[in-house]
Amino acid sequence: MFVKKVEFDVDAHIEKAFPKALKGEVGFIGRSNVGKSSLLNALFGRKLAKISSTPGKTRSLIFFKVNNSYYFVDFPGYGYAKSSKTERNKWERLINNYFNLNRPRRAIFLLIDSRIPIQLSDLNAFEWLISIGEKVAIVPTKIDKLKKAELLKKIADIEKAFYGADKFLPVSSVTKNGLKALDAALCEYLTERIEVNLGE
Ligand SMILES: Nc1nc2c(ncn2[C@@H]2O[C@H](COP(=O)(O)OP(=O)(O)OP(=O)(O)O)[C@@H](O)[C@H]2O)c(=O)[nH]1
Ligand SMILES: [Mg+2]
Repeated sequence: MFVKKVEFDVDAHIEKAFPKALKGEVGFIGRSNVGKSSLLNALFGRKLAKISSTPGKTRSLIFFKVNNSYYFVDFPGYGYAKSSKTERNKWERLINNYFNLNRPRRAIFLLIDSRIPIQLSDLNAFEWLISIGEKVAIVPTKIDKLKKAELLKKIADIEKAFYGADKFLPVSSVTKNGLKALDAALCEYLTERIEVNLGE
């Protein structure tokens, strides 16, 4: 596994609280309840990210320091119907501020729930990330809930809808299916530059 060491570093509600950048970072973004924190815990091999019992509560960016060199950033979930307009504005401002900063982002993992129809909010998030030049890997989550044939059809639909994504990495944090491929992608995104340097 890519993660050898991980620690919680910063829970940032405002831009000023973002930590100083390390060698590289990746973000985990997606609708509330899609399984971001569960996936992070699966990658960490321990329960460090809080699993929400009440969706839509987290309104901060959580920075986990990995191998003393990288940040994994857990984003607050979007698309929670019950959140107020003020909350949504705050969320948007925080996210915009993060993406406006010139941090060493290598990729954004956009998680989408494979159990439900493709959501407009996910497509909007994807288009927006692509429009600002981010490299996006689509991660269909909770694949343990689908039968094999359903899953194949679903992934084909997702590949069509999210055309332009760098990778498609279906996972289950429960069965750990797909986790190895996701781990390999993380390794590729975060260590690419280092390998290039070594090769010089
Ligand atoms: N069956 C199944 N359930 C999952 C999986 N991943 C997450 N869940 C469940 O989905 C719910 C939400 O998971 P979280 O990891 O807290 O989701 P989140 O995206 O971090 O949610 P917010 O922090 O509110 O944005 C929890 O009840 C998890 O147990 C999965 O792979 N399979
Ligand atoms: Mg979470």
